[in-house]
Amino acid sequence: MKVLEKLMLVLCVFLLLGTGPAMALDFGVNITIPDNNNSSSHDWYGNREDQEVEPGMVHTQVWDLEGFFLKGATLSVVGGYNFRTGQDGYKAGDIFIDVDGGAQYGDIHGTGVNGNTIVNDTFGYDYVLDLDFCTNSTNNTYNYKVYSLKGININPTTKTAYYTENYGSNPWIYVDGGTFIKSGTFTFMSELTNAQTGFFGGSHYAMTGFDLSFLPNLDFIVHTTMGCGNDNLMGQNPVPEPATMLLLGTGLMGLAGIGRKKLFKK
Ligand SMILES: [Ca+2]
Ligand SMILES: [Ca+2]
Ligand SMILES: [Ca+2]
Ligand SMILES: [Ca+2]
Repeated sequence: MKVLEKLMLVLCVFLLLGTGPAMALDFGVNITIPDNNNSSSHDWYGNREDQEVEPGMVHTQVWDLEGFFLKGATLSVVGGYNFRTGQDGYKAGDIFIDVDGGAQYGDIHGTGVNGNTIVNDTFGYDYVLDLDFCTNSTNNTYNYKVYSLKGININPTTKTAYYTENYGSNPWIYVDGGTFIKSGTFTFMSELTNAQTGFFGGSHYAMTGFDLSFLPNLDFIVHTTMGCGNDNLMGQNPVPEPATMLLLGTGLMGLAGIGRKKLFKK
């Protein structure tokens, strides 16, 4: 019994510590997937999303988009990049959603002159959350509008990321031509820590409260970037399970089965 009491005490201390100010924020499941644009030439250009930007780009925390999260139908985005103010004049991008697997991203490079160019939407996304950081800024709450980008007789336009080198980070923002679906509000959070977000870099921001219940179902790919395309952030729900994870899962199930058999023998 004494051993059990000690264990209970340790558990209580852990629970108390867990409710302190450093407690992780509950944005739900991390649905971030690789952006398929990486290089071994620099640590920050690797095949992950935290402490990562696109190959050849400025590699510091202020440019780092870190993760998409989903809790129920509520989407959140976390980054070292300040979504509200932008960075060096490069503003945050809108949030694009693909529901039929047509999203085009990865190691793709454009040609021609750099610029935030208005183009016909050919990037394969079906919906956009058009973020508005200019109005309704009470209590860090801001507006967004949802538009459908697919349909007969519509020809939506988007703006590209500034550097053609970052074509794989497109699109940056919605321009017009989509079909309005609904309005909503989201919350901007600043001064977040590594412990709260689970990411490295020291200083983090988040946008949370995007309601995706307008989607036919919650099977989608999601994307955002910033004005220069310095970092591309991709998410997918449900998160695709790597082959190694499937094997590990099967192995653990096997072990659990053995454990149960031994218990029954007693
Ligand atoms: Ca990358
Ligand atoms: Ca980071
Ligand atoms: Ca990143
Ligand atoms: Ca990236």
